[in-house]
Amino acid sequence: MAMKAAAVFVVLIAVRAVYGADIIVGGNSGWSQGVDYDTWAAGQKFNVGDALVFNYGGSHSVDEVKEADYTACSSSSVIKSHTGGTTSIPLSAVGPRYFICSTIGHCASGMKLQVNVLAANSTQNPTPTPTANPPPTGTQPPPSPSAAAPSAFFTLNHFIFGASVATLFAL
Ligand SMILES: [Cu+2]
Repeated sequence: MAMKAAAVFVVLIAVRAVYGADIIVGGNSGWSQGVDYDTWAAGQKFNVGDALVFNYGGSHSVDEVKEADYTACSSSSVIKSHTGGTTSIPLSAVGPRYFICSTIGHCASGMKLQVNVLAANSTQNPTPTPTANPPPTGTQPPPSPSAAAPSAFFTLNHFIFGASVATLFAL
């Protein structure tokens, strides 16, 4: 039972590795004013399969925009706008993503985030080591005939010895 639970646990970890991590934007500061998101993002790795989680107050929003609108802090042609206090954005493709807060003045004061999404992180996925696998039982060599040889040889020696002794007595 314990082995089964352990196996399930390993599978869950493997699934976790495949599907990536939830990255809390801004860490404990969340999505708010007064955070340098360039500095924060520089300390993070964004991989396909991860998700950005924005935690924010009611005066903010998460608007995904194109690069030009990110640069200009323009919410005139938003790709998608999110509100509600918690927004999870799956990072499903390689490439840059741009987010701004649409509240007037917030983006201009630094409430803007760009991330560069890299390919799925392969270094975090444990690679099975071929040598760690036990050899399949089918390849076990059959019992060696040489194991029986010593006793047969011993018996033959006895036979020869016995025959020799018998020959000696016969003389
Ligand atoms: Cu805001």
